[in-house]
Amino acid sequence: MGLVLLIVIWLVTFASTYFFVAKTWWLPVGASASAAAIDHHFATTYILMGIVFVAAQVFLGLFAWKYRDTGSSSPAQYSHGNNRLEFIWTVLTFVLFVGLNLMSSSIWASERFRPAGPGALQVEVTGMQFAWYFRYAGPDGKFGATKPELIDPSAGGEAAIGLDPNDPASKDDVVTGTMYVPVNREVELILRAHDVIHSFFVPAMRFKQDAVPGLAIHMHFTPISIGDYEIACAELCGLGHYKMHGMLKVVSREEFDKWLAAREAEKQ
Ligand SMILES: [Cu+2]
Repeated sequence: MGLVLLIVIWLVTFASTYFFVAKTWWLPVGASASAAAIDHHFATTYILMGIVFVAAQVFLGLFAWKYRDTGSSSPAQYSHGNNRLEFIWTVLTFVLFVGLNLMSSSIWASERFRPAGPGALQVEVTGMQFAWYFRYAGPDGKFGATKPELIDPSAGGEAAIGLDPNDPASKDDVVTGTMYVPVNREVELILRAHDVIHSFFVPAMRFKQDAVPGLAIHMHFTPISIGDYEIACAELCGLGHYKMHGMLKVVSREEFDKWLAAREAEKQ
């Protein structure tokens, strides 16, 4: 029985480790300025934790086999444990946990605590059951007022976020269902939610942030490669959560200006 346990534990350990080493299911190629640093930290965490995981499971299998029932009639020995070993692995776990947090804090802060630069493109992202809306301030650079009583999610577009047509600043606001941004320009997101908590997740940008009703959460990232990237909702937000999907299109600067101008023209 001890040998069977050893074989099963080792098989499960090495089979699951294989999928991580072979990168069978992995992140898409990083397309934002911080992606390389995030991936580096991600890989470091995986390697360190992988070593701990494999070592612990290898010893678990070994001990299951070593201390198997050998049929001897001598009574079982109970040990109280080893205080020194327990102290060592608690301290090591603490150092690993706090150390990894400290190592990643500058990456975390760069997109969250440091404000976006003055040239950043502001996009307001609103999550609602079960769609994302993206608002651009237009030539005046100002977002028009929105009013809760005007919100009509079934109408979509500007009505879905409750844009007040009587506010002069809202005249040139553009609201879309697909997010367009120019490449190599910082994008400042203002994340809002209409009904419940949603989470704006763009795997290729290594970007994930909750959108919370009543809050305007500012974060920023810089896309560095042109392409189409999937947006998902990463917070279980209701029955239609699985289809709360959007597209982020990173285009050239000229193409972005043309696209925004066309949306402005449609409004007139
Ligand atoms: Cu959602």
